[in-house]
Amino acid sequence: MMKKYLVTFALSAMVLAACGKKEEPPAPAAAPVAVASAPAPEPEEEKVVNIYNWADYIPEGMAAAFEAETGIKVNYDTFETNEALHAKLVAGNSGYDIVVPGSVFAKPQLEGGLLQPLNKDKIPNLANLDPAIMATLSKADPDNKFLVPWAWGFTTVGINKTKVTKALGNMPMPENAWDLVFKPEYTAKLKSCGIAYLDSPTEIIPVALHYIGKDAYSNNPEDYKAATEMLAKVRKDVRLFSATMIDDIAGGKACVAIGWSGDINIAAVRAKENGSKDEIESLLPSTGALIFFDTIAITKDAKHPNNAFKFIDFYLRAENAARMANEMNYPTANKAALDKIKPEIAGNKTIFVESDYFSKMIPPSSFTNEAREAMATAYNGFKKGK
Ligand code: SPD
Repeated sequence: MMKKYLVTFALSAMVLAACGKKEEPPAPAAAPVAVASAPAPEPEEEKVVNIYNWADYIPEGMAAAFEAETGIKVNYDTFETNEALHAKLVAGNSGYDIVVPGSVFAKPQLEGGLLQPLNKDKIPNLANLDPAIMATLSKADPDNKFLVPWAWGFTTVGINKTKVTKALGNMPMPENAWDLVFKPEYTAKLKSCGIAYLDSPTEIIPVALHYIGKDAYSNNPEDYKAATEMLAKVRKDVRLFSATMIDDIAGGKACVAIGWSGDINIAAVRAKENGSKDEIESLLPSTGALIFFDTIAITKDAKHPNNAFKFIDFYLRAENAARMANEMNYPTANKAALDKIKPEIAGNKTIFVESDYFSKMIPPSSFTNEAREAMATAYNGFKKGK
């Protein structure tokens, strides 16, 4: 700043001196003016950005539009669970510049030095974000130094209503949709058309904890024991531990699933595109669903951080954030995008939930590393039927 000031000051002095020049006696030699050298240019980055994001989470053509505009090539890979991304970050040298962890994992990742702070001067479109959501996210990322929301949503129960109604026969739908996946009376009937759970300990144990009335983000292994005791009763009825939930629901392998709100809505669209007449729905359980925030972050050892800032800024344009919500069925934290959301998306209560249901939802927290390990052991034991 000071250097810039000195250069400006010197230039103004020269301009002023040139104006109004008269025949005057030569002035005594001026004292030397400090002329600062220009700041060293940043090293030129290779025109590439490597991104690792959840599957089915970016509108078609968005990466290509960024490439066309900037000349920066986007290498885009996908993952299905927070655990998979976390393992890559812990191993180091992932090669990725941008990653998109859920906030539950992003907190220990930024605390553990796996991510780098954002250079906010290079992301002017941060101004488009909703301050209320940023305040919520600051619980995981104090002062919003590391994380930018990609989207948010909730973990819930999804059903193929047509098949579930048939499989339940004369049994009415439960008041609490979690019963469909956790209560033996229901699972015994629904196993015929397929029950699917997300294949991730940190997705299933928290919803199971919530179902049995415990803190969904408990760090106490005793609570995991209680959760897996409940889960053990329905283990034989669970057909799939799925990493491809959208296609499993849309393609008819599962009629009821523990999944993510937006993915269940994508499955509904995909089933229709495939010619199915079945009705697929994302449900709002009476006891609440678990909210998640997926966040854009830059890896500690990113080789192309400036390209990453450019991509983040591009994504944060109102029209791009609106495309994400309109095409991927997840709500955006981009306030400037809200007036660009299609009415059928804005009015869908399983995308932009209404405030009376929102108040029932469980906000995200995080787990200690030890708790995550204990949770993985408990979950794997449950899967194996132990
Ligand atoms: N298809 C995109 C799915 C994104 C899901 N992220 C969920 C994180 C929840 N813990």
